[in-house]
Amino acid sequence: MRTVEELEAEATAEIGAAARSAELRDLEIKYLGKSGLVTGVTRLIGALPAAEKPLFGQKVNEIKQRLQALIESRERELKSTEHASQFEAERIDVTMPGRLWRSGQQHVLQQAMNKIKAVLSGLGFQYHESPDLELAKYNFDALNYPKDHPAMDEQDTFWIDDERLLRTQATALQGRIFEVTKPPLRAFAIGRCFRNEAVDRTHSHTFHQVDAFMVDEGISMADLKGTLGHFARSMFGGEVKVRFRPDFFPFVEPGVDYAISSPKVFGGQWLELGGAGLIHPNILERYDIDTKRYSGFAFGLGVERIPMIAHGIEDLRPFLENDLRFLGQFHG
Ligand code: FA5
Repeated sequence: MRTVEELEAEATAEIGAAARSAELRDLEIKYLGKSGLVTGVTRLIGALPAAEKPLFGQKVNEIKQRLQALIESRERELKSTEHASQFEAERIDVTMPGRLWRSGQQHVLQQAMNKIKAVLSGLGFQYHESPDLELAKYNFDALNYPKDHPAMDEQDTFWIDDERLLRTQATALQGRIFEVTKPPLRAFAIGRCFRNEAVDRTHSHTFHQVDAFMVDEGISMADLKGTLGHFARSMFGGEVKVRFRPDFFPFVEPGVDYAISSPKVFGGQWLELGGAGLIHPNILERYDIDTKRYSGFAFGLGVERIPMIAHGIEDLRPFLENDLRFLGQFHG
């Protein structure tokens, strides 16, 4: 069996050799803990003759104190080098460039709607919010659709009940305006429209339309063409021409679909934008507007058409899918 002196020498050597402060914890337990080696020696006191007990006890206590002090001083040494290496490991290079934040941007359709708003407001048209959940009265009846007219089939939609539906066209604003405003007037709405349609590259159940109309004295197709020309030039820039072809909508007479062409867009191809025409006299009369004095034009188009043409996008479905790889490409 080792003597206490041997134990002390062994512990002193091990403490001196410890390379990390965590090892000192283990050594402290090994020698000085409750069932440690040095502690174990004190239990031998019982077997000593009474005269030797105090001296032996004192000796062991001194050894314990020396070892404890040794552990503490070694710990201070190790801690200071450990701190230094920790600082080294966690060193921050303040000269590194910062991480780039990805900032948000407006949706490409919102960008188009803002531009449309600016252009039409500049022409004196007043912007109006108009509800997505609309009365059939404004979406169809006020727009000169006879009851059960087949033209309504082209605009089948999501009915809430017999009177309310999700609007199929932004033209639904007309009746709301004519009820409360008398000519001369210029108004427009931009918003979501809904149709019960199979989704493909150019059709969606949910899309956006802008619809503008003007009623004043002596309004003719020439005013419509001039306005659409200015509108198209402002949206797409360059030399834009406007083409009308006859089309039918119950709320205009004559009715046309219109296309634009610009040497700067798709090599001058004709690109269809929407429908237009002179407001049907039936509508004006229904709202007590004197048709001998006043006439008006209206036009509507799909907002999706604008970025599709401007950016050469051939499929409108990604507009409604929140894929930032697609949307992040369009910066106003
Ligand atoms: C109309 O909705 C008429 N209200 C336009 C109008 C206004 C005519 C004023 C006369 C006077 P149309 O159903 O053709 O017309 O739709 C107009 C445009 O909306 C289309 O050219 C197209 O760009 C867009 N559009 C229509 N249905 C969809 C759809 N399902 N998905 C995406 N865009 C659509």
